[in-house]
Amino acid sequence: MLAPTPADKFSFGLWTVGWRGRDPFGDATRPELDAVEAVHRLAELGAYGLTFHDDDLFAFDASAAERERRLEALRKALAETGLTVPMVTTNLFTHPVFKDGGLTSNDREVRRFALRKVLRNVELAAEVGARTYVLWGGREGAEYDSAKDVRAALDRYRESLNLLTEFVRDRGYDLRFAIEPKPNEPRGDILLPTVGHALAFITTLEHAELVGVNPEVGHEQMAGLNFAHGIAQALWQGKLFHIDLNGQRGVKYDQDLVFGHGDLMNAFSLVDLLEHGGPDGGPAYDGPRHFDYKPSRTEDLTGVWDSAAANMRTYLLLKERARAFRADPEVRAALSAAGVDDLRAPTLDAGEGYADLLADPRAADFDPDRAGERGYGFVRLNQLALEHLLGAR
Ligand code: ASC
Ligand code: MN
Ligand code: MN
Ligand code: MN
Repeated sequence: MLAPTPADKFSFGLWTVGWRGRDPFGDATRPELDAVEAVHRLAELGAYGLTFHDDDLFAFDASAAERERRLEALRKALAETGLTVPMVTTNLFTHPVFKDGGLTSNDREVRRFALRKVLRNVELAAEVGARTYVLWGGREGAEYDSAKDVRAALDRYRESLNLLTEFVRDRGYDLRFAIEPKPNEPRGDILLPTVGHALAFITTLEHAELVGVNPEVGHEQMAGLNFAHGIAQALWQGKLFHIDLNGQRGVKYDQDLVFGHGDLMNAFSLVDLLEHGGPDGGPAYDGPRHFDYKPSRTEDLTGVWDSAAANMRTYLLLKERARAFRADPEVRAALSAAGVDDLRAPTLDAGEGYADLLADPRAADFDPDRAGERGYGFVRLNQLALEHLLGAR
């Protein structure tokens, strides 16, 4: 049960296990990892998918022949292992040309170059059978308020998304886009900084049905937000197209720790939500459980694969704990006492309007002071969750 299988839909970015530990203060601590080796190791560990940025697979300036050579090696490894490529994304952040962003750079020629880079890679994504195309706009932003006309930048972002959805529709690709929010790093402030900003932006698009979100645990937590709440809203709006799982300890730089190695209680709620949906059941999430983490710089290659396995094992442990939590009759009673189920009752009766509400003959019976004395028992409920999480029940 704790051994991952392809049915669990665990996937990893090639840039995660392939991260060499280079950070702003220090050089790489590990050798380069070949994509073919990554595919074989991940398949052995029980993953089902590999994801990548174009530049993870071949160099930014690779020739057509080199590109094809790398792709052919990947295709062969995928065929040998049965691993799939559920998601593909573009690197619009490493090369200096993107220092002021890609799709929203102040330089129009850079924007045109960036769009061409995305379009070419969307073709590749469709060819390898990906169903989701992620857009992480790490360089789309600014350090200085006067340097970026945010409204114009959002116009250009929208123009780009409209072009991309037109492209997949014309080509007949079975591919949807997922915007990945992040509040800052590498830019001082990044556009579409949270799930909420992205969801609002998506409503302005020509083909909004083809665009959703790819929230990352640590990115929302860097903004001090409750990740599980953001995911609940994305599910509620039918917009959770993909998810990046990892760990983050508080409001600081992007740590990309192993899933669960940050806010464990929120990770528990998250897995419960993804697996079971709300307290009344659906809608749950059936897409890839994608890990976007970085094996810490202190680790050697053994540590890389240990950490990859740790992500999956932690997820499965939390899934088992969430199942036990849901099955516990004491938890059910505590949920009921807390009024969690009652929130699902509409506030108005069927057909009732504001006039009926205002004229409700029972209105005089409601005593706000008495209602204000109610204890909700939320702490007891949370303690039950914690005890299940700790394996104490
Ligand atoms: C992505 C993505 C991120 C970043 C980061 C690059 O595509 O989801 O969070 O790129 O992992 O290092
Ligand atoms: Mn991150
Ligand atoms: Mn991510
Ligand atoms: Mn990341």
